Amino acid sequence: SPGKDSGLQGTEKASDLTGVAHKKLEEAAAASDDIPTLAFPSISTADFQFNLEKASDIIVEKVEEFVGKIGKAKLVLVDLSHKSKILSLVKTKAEQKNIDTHKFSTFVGDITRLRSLKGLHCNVIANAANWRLKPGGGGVNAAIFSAAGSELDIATKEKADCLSPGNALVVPLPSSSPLFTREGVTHVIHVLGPNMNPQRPDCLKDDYVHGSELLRKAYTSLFEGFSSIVR
Ligand code: AR6
Repeated sequence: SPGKDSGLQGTEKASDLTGVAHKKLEEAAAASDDIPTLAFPSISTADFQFNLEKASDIIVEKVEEFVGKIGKAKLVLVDLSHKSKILSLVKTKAEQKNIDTHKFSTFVGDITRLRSLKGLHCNVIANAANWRLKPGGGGVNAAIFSAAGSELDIATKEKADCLSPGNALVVPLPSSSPLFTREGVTHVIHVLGPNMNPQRPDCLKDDYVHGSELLRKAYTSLFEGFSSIVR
């Protein structure tokens, strides 16, 4: 009967709408910024001159260890250029180990401009710091302190005045920081990696036994720091 037909149609329409509404909600959730994400640079491999092959093994090993421990949160290794050797080494090794690409990926961009320039929201970023936790000095440290304004310097000083190699320091970013307002970054995690550069303090010369141990410890501290925020 027509009545029955229209009833059926009505039911179908209603369930369609529910489906559409549900899909929209899912899309909104995926597009919104609610999946906690850590963007981190490759610690110690530029100014601190740590061997790239060895560093890439350690990054993949530590990522593999932590992706299962951070719930739905994500990890993203960032570097400035498509030509980045460390990004391609890590990408290849992560693929070989079948690490879930939804949980871990590599990304080309300036870590201080990920949302505004690339549409990638990372609520936490890591910094390859110096032992004094001082702004400037070049590399990603100078970029992050400069982008975050004096707020980061002040918030960092409130937490600690130095860092020893292999350690990380979680610093909540004041909401007045430009990095918070523009990029949606709520925390910076400073990490001090091992130094193999004779021109910098605490050079390990070529001691890769100690150096690798410290780089592992640095990533463990970083990912544990991130977990403590996500929880
Ligand atoms: N966005 C993303 N990645 C970056 C950026 C950026 N804006 N800038 C550099 N990188 P480095 P280290 C990458 O030298 O070796 C500092 O002066 C870069 O290509 O910043 O741990 C500190 O004060 C590389 O892959 O850190 C320390 O004294 C990675 O970030 C010292 O350097 C790390 O390079 C630390 O040396």
